[in-house]
Amino acid sequence: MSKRRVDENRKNEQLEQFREDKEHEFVTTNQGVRADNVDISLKAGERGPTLLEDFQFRERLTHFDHERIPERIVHARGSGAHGFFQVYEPLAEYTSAKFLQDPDKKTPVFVRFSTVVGFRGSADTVRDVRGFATKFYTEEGNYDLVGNNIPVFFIQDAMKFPDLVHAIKPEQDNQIPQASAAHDTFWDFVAQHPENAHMIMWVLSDRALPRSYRMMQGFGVNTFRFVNAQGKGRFVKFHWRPMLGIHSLVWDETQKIAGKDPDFNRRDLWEAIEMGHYPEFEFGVQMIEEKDEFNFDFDILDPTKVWPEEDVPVKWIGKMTLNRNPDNFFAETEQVAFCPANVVPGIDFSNDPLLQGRLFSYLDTQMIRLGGPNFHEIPINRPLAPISNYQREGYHRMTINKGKGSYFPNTVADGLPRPASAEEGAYVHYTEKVDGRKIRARSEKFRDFFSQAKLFWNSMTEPEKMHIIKAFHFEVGKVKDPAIRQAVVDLFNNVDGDLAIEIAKGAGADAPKRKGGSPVTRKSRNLSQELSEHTRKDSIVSRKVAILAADGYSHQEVESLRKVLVGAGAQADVISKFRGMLKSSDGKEMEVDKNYEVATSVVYDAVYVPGGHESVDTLKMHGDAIHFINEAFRHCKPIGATAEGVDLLISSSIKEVNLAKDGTEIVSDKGVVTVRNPGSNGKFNKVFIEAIAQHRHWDREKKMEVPA
Ligand code: HDD
Repeated sequence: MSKRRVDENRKNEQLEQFREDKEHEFVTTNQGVRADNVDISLKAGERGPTLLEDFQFRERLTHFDHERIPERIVHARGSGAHGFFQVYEPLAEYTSAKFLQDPDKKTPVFVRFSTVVGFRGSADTVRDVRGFATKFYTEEGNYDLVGNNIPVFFIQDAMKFPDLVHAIKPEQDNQIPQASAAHDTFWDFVAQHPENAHMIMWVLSDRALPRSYRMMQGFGVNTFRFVNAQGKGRFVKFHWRPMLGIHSLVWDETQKIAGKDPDFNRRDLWEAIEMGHYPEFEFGVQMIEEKDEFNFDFDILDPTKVWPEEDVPVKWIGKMTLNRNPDNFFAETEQVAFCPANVVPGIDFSNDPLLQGRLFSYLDTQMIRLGGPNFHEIPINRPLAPISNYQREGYHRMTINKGKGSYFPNTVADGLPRPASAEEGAYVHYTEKVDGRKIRARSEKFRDFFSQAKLFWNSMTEPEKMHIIKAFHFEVGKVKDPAIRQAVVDLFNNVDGDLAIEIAKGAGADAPKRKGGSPVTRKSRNLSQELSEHTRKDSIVSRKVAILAADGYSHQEVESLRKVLVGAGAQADVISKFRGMLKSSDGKEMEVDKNYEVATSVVYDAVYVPGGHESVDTLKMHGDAIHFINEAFRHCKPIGATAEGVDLLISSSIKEVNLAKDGTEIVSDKGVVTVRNPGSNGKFNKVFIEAIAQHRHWDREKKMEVPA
């Protein structure tokens, strides 16, 4: 086995020691005693009471009664995957972290993606920030990058975190609503904390509705430090960008998916890995030299601010590939414990007051969630680097420390283990000079709450702006107290006067008395998901295409498209009224993958209707087929139709879109691609695939409202 493979597989090999998949012949108790029965409890007579001495029964029930552990107070709902990370080039100039030096080395990782607000059983597609937490099992110990898919945060100081979470979680009297910020207590909090204006803009944008965990960015959010072997430090912010580009769902769609397939993002991640479409993310850093700390119009320690990429470019330093699903959700995804304080030599903290609080909170929360101080011994949390110290005992201790050396310094164990020097690989904190009075205060620059909220707003495309306004209408529209709605309008009047007027219209509040707004006119390209250079629109890998058909469909058209879709890495499902086989116009057969009851447009990325008189005439009679088209259109998805298939589009509510009339001309209008005489289909397939790669066609939204 090559050295490389050993690196990549080391975590897997470690986990292997704990896996249990042998075929045992007999059921036993937890004491290894063979059980004679797992169906019937021990009773005093056939109709008598159950006996206390039935230890088999008691053990089964007791274990079952204790199966649950507390869910995470935030980020309760999540999905994990294993993989590896590889750096592109040695980074010794910036950091001494060993896993960032050797491009041949593959460092094992475990990643957990999550929503923040919902309970463990809540739906995946709610409007929310997504967690993006990565554990690197490096040779120097575990390094955790506990980030989100949004680069800023709601608050500037960790002291406020409990208030934020209480306000956004279901209200305390009735536990309503689940997994939603659209309620009075949250917007009351928002209106009283101008520092969250910037974050709210992001949360109401399409970023909060990712199409897939594989198609969203990740950010370390807080400012950290890189420190090189010479002890030189630089401020850094961490970034992930998905190789599939950044793509979102639309709001109406997310709500429907929450009912039709609440596991949408979890399923997507799992299936992509099972199919070999391994999610990949590039890792990047923005760096600021210490001498430049005060050269920005924002405070670089403020977690409500981005470092605009035009000013501080991202250096892309490596790539992560997720290539293995967990074996057991509870053992791995549920029990994995992240902590921003898990760092390795070469990576250090800044004085960002949010980060400083986080450094405390995560270890503390694991104590209650995982039941004591030994959670680092749970297989998924174990580092690959050896552990040796003087910590002893506590709940669920696995390690059997031999001998008498449980203290330092000692002579009974030759004084070992002993502290290491920096040269020997010890973590030595960065010797930052700190000098100040003990005060409860923030730096003055932290008070600029609105400039970057305006920067974000300026950077949006028209469709993105419209989505944000509509999100305000939903979120604030749900607030019962008119005073809170008004306070929100007045707060956002500080960002942009026109935005505030729009919010007021939909949310049932008065327009601001005096139109206000931040004077910032600047834009920053990569803040926009649509314009960002990190959004790729050249691939349809792992996209799902629905093919609507009935008996009499054109086999040649379906097969020709299916072949190129699958060849390009997409997945195609044939959908019809019933499952079973369909007969084509020329007597061939095709299997139906899903019926209308199971399949719905919202879980597909695109729809195609092949020709065939009889098939299309049947589909015209199917309300579900017409609805499929209308809904896909409403959600701005690519729609393709060939030959008589175009007639189904004419029968739907799609208006004001040019459709092919006759001949071989391919008409592509706002993502609707049609041709009457497809010939061999080759050209149509190409244009349709390009439309799918565009993801969504927002130009439809302007005028056309389709009921669906
Ligand atoms: Fe946090 C979990 C990300 C601020 C306290 N946080 C948690 C997770 C992620 C983040 C991704 C889930 C990890 C997993 O999958 O298990 N949190 C962030 C980011 C923040 C942030 C990017 C802002 C920069 N968090 C934050 C603050 C505090 C916490 C200010 C408290 C002072 N976060 C926690 C926690 C959690 C947590 C209570 C709950 C479960 C857990 O830690 O393991 O400690």
